[in-house]
This record gives sequence, structure tokens and C-alpha cells, in this order.
Amino acid sequence: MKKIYFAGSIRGGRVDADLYRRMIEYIQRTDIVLTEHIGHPELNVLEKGKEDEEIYNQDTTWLLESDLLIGECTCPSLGVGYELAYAEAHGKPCHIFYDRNKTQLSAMLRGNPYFTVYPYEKEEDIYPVIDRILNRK
Ligand code: 6IA
Repeated sequence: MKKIYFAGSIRGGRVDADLYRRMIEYIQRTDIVLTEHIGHPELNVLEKGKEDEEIYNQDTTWLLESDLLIGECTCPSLGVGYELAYAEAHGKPCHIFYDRNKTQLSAMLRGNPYFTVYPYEKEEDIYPVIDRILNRK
């Protein structure tokens, strides 16, 4: 089982939180998602309790442990952008999804051939691509 770092917006906005949850559940059919909280509908963006430094330390540790990163980047997020650069710096394969009708992905992602970018139009187009990324039959 591969360890997947799923990246999605938190403080950047939670409009796509349900989509993150469905993608995470789909990945979890065969593999491990280190960051399953990203899809949690009640993740409170103002939640106290966890210090930002703790979050940074945990997430960078998970990134280093992961086999690959899958990011949903329709909703722009500074944290996700940072994670992508961090993953690239450590040689982790990065797969980026975004809804082409809702956003123009940053040139800093689209313009970097290191990243594998998948613009999609319908959510159902995402899942066969995930099957391929995870080498499912
Ligand atoms: O800038 P953003 O918050 O949108 O960054 C989102 C990305 O940073 C996600 O892919 C996460 O991996 C990471 N991240 C940001 N906030 C948290 C977090 N907060 N817990 C875990 N990972 C995070 C807990 C709730 C909080 C808002 C206090």
C-alpha cells in the first residue's frame, strides 16, 4: 500500500471540502492517505488547539514519509503551493487536479514540467486518473 499525501485548501477556503473527502475515500479503497482530515467537513479553519508550528512539523514529516502527493488545486491555497514546492524539493511525485472551468492554475505549477497536471471538467473524470496514478488494474 502506498502512502499518499493529499493536499487541499484549508485556510484558502473550504468550498471544495466535499470533493476532497470523496477523492480521499476513493484513494483509501486501496492505499493510505496520511492527511485524511483535509476532507473533514467540520474542520474549523479557525480551530485553536493545534499550534501552527505543530501543524507545519507534522505535515512536513508526513510529506517526507509519503510516496507521492495528490493535490486538488481548484481553490487556491498558499499552504498547498508550499507543499508542492516542498514535495518537489524532496523528489516526491506530484499529481495536480483542477477544474478548468473554475480556475486558471498558477503558471508556477502549470509551467513546471516536474508536476503532472490534470485539468478536468467533471468530477467523474478524476477517478480513472487516480486509478492510473495508483497503478490499479
Ligand atoms: O494555506 P492552507 O491552510 O489552505 O493550506 C492547506 C494545506 O496545508 C493542506 O494541504 C494541509 O496539508 C496543510 N494544512 C494547513 N492547515 C492545516 C491544519 N490545520 N491541519 C493539517 N494540515 C494543515 C488544522 C486546523 C487549523 C486550521 C488550525
